[in-house]
Amino acid sequence: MPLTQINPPPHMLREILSQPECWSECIRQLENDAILREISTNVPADSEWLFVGCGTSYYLALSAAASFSAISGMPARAVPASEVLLFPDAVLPKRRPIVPVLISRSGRTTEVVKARNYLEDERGIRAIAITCAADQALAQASSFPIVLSAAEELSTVMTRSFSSMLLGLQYLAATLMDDMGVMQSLKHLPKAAESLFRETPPRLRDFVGRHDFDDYVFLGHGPFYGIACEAALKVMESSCSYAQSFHSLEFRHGPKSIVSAKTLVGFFLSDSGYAAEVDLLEEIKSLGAITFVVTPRVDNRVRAGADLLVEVPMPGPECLRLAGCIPWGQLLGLYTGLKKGLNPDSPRNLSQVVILNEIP
Ligand code: F1P
Repeated sequence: MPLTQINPPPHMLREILSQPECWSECIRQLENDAILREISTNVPADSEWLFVGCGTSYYLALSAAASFSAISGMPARAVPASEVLLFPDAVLPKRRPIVPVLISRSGRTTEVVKARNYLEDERGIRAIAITCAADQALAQASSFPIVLSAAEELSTVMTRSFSSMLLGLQYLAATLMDDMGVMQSLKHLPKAAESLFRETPPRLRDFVGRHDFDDYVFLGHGPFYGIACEAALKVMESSCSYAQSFHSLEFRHGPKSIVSAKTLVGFFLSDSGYAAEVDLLEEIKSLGAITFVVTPRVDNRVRAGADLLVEVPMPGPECLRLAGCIPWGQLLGLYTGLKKGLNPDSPRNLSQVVILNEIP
């Protein structure tokens, strides 16, 4: 059945398309939220920032850490919550203060809640949390909870919560630096994205309708690597398809052997790596892949190499493009799932929250 005749289930598509208004609501809240100023006055100088999450929230942590370093110049990295629990000595630096940022839409994920308990209660390290659930353990117990209730979702998988909490952490970085330019750019993003959200969904749906793929690859460098990982996860979760993600130029070092005419290779092009990434795009296209390109600008080489092209221009630091890039990976997963006769609102084997009885 053609995709245009399939009625999508109620939650995931609506939540993906609601992102611009959700971003506006979250930023309006952050502008008046005392918690950001409280964090600014309590963060030890020369701290290292450690972003912690699971699943989509770990990929959010990757993009947030890269954004934080880009906006504030402070050292930042991301780890899965399980690494904090299983390898604490490897994860926590010995010689400098650390600011943990625990990320969880539900605020209930066992690994994240236990990571907070360990960091704050056992190691005495005060933690920031960002979540969509004010009434759950993470927000209730953390020293500095940032709660974005407007980004709450009914869908099992995360979409607007990913981009909204990412914007929230970028806004926090701008607050720490008193960077009004970044704050203005973030405030402008919803308006700037309006035409994309009008024009891109039907193009993406038709693209998915016209192609069948055996596997999927998503590529990104710097802050776009977390976006590539999240796009791959959305395709896996929403369509039960096999998807991988790599730092773009790493794809040449072996994994490109999988490329065929039944492979979709998604490129999240950056400003910093643009020339090298476009060289790679041309090479992978010459191997016969079908390509999906999300780019800050379009030139003849990109236009020739892209089977589906989405231009996401954004003034200011390139990390501010991240939220405007991820919706197209989310929609790709949704439409692919619908085409396979699946219900993306009820993905196979998944639940909204992973609760573990015990972690040894
Ligand atoms: C984390 C997470 C999601 C995943 C699924 C299970 O949730 O792993 O990324 O898509 O919903 O939970 P959270 O800790 O951000 O609530």
